[in-house]
Amino acid sequence: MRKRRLGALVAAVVAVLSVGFPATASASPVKAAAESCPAGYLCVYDLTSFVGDVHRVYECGYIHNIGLDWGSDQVASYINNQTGNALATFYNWNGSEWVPIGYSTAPEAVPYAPSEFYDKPDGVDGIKLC
Ligand SMILES: [Ca+2]
Repeated sequence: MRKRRLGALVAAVVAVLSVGFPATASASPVKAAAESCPAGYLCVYDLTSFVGDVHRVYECGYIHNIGLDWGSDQVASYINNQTGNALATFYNWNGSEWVPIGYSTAPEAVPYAPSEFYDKPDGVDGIKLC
């Protein structure tokens, strides 16, 4: 009984994933997304599961103002493809200072960013690498 339920659940999940990711002749969406985020970069996407508009940051040591360069409060998924377990820090700009709201240690691919990262004013506006 339990096994049968698990089988049904797996089938349902597979069905949902199949609907979510239309099959194409090319590589899987996750692989395609990973290829779109070169080694050493952190890539953020305005939709979950590494699709939508992408922005890539590379340089270490300062806060990239992605609010100016790309958009505020819209990091719905991200791939941290930095090397050497490098840390990335996600910031919100609260009107007077940068406030850290999340971290990522490379390598990491997060198809569903924390809900505080997007669709609200306190979402991500800046990213610092390394
Ligand atoms: Ca913000």
